[in-house]
Amino acid sequence: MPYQEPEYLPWDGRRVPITFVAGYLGAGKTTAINELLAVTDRPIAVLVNDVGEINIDAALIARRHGDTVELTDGCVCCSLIDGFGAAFDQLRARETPPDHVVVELSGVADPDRMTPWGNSAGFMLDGVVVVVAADQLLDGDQPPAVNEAIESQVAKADLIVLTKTDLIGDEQRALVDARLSELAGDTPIFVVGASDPAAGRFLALGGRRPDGVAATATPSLFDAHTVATLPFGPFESVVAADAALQQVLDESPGTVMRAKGIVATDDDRLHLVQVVGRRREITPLPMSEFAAPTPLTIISLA
Ligand SMILES: Nc1nc2c(ncn2[C@@H]2O[C@H](COP(=O)(O)OP(=O)(O)OP(=O)(O)O)[C@@H](O)[C@H]2O)c(=O)[nH]1
Ligand SMILES: [Mg+2]
Ligand SMILES: [Zn+2]
Repeated sequence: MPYQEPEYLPWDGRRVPITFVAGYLGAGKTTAINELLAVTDRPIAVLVNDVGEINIDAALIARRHGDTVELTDGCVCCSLIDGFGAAFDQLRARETPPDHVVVELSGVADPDRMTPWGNSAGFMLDGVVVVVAADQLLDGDQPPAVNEAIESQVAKADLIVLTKTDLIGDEQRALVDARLSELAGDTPIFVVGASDPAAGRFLALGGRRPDGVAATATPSLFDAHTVATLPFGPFESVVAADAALQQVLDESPGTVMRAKGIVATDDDRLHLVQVVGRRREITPLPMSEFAAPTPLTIISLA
């Protein structure tokens, strides 16, 4: 049965602001949300949509924050609508509402498809934050569908969070700024990692732009991506894990845009595997005593 909106208003009619965090695969959405949670003690509920069977992000956020709802194996805007409705029902069933809801959308989600949820009983849309990786916006070596997806997301932002500026030089940065101003000239840009603390501007969007995006459906980007879940590890060492990762990536059909997982080594340590485009890293998993190894999720474009 399709999701049915409740007819009652929870919390005596009070509406909780909701922020959607969009941005292409690996742009830095979870990192930005964690930065935000690290500097606030307000009760914020986080909904995490991770494509693939395993929700790695929910583990990464829950580590420092108790109030996370996972939405896994599909994209909320394409195939997980009912799951998203159920998550909202779960929030509405709480006696005390959270102060704010932050929804990390899947990397392929179209924010336009989600903004109507801002009218759902008990909630109000605060805004759409689009996370953009500075090293990816102008990358001409990736499938053009990726550039198109990023540009389409940027056009729908109420606020842009620019990440990974540390990975590009000043010249490239100037080109990125120019492109962003072409794509979304009047949208405020917040650079993560600058001396400014992330919290305030991220959430205090205060209402949508009056000329905000129209609720027009666009073709599904989700369908263009294939998701694979592979067993991975344990390995003798990080070096061995990295070699195996290289092999998995080489053998994956299509262009691998994103891979992640938690892998074990023989010394009983856990490591976070992060692949974004051509960059890959395996780093010690902080607070790994609360986590378990996972298979590797690999998202590719044909
Ligand atoms: N150099 C650099 N790396 C970053 C920055 N922000 C995020 N990363 C790295 O980029 C990788 C992906 O970050 P995530 O925060 O997981 O990205 P995401 O958008 O949540 O990814 P998905 O949910 O899988 O789409 C991780 O290895 C991060 O450490 C940044 O500003 N600079
Ligand atoms: Mg994430
Ligand atoms: Zn979708």
